[in-house]
Amino acid sequence: MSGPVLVTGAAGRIGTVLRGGLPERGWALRSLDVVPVPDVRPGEEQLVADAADLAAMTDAARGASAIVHLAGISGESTWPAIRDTNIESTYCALEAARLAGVPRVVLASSNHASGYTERPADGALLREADAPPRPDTYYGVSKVAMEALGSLYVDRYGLDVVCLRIGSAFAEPTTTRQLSTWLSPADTVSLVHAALSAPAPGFRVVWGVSDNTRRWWDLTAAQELGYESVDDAEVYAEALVEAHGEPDLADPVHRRVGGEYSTDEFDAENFSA
Ligand code: 15L
Repeated sequence: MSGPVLVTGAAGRIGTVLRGGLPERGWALRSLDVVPVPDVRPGEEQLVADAADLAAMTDAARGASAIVHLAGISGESTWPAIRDTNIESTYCALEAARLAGVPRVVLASSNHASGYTERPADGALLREADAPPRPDTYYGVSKVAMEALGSLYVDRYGLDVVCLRIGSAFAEPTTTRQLSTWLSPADTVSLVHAALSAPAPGFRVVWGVSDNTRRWWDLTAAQELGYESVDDAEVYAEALVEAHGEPDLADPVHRRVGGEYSTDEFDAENFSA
């Protein structure tokens, strides 16, 4: 595929992981953020722009082969902040793709789009199809809007849009919930590579999680795209369980997709812009 991949939010946590790993998989990158990305690599293009600025995004998208849209607030915040940053930038990413003729967009959705969904009582793995929109926060609402906008741009304009419902994408798991929900850095690269490479995916929504022993989100749909996980959070289990105790699966933190975000204590009123 010709043309670089435009990565928005490239200076952020996941952007930094992708900037490290995607070039090795053969992807040329055009990295966009509101701040300059540090340590620009040979061959990497850099743009300083706001992903919620449609004109800037359309210029940035010209000649790109795909857009990986990561920009936005990465957790709960106030409604105006979530609306103006997350929802607006998702619209701009998709509309810029349409205007610039970029055929594929990979969207960083989140488990919090379906955060109130419960762990299946029969112990089965939870498929995306059984986890419809059920946001746990305004942040989760912005991810539902992201998936809805993606669906619209597939049906109306014929784009390919892959929504990654990312779990806990950190260097390593730091809570016992993350023994289930961790997405390792290597697996983050593998998942985005698969979303960029899968032939004609149309519209897809897939969990983004490593093949963790304690995982309860089904990986079949992601694997159908070509995702191959190489990591398992279980190597961190002994230390985390010793520090925090065995997870109580009746606790909402472990029983619901969104974990802490779905608890009564976790309320938007506690967040400032
Ligand atoms: C997310 O979507 C957030 O970006 C991240 O900060 C974590 O809260 C993560 O989900 C998670 O559920 O662990």
